[in-house]
Amino acid sequence: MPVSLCGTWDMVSNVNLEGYMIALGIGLYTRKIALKLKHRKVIEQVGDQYVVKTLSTFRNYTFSFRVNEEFEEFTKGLDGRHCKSLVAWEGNKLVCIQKGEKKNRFWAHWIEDDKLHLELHCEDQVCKQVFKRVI
Ligand code: 1AG
Repeated sequence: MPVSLCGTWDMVSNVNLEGYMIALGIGLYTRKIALKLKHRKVIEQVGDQYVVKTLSTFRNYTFSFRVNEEFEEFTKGLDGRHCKSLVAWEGNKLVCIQKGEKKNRFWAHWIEDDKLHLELHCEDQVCKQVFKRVI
């Protein structure tokens, strides 16, 4: 069983969010604001349902899913697209394939050195974020 991702996590590094946002078609003004944010990630599990909250002073993004069960994702407040998303464990990584308009769109979460890692992929861009545990 992979180690639990659940908890409250604060961002400590954020590499190439700019490239990821450009790939998603986010406008200049929003990108400038988004780049200054420190995200907090709150991951909760209730039964077999996960709830993932990305919180910031500018916008929040919350979604929920069951592992191995496709769901309709609407990236409200992000790029505002609809995806057919599927989250599955690949070894120790929780991977979400986001099928939709954008090619090669997916993210992966895993724990390494007591930190929560996140890679966000879109087209040829990869944003790498690391979070430290708060709670
Ligand atoms: C995601 O993570 C993205 C979570 O699906 C947010 C991370 C970066 C921002 C992504 C795209 C930028 C689009 C618009 C910028 C506008 C606002 C930025 C607000 C950021 C806080 C919500 C997968 C993940 C798994 O949820 O943890």
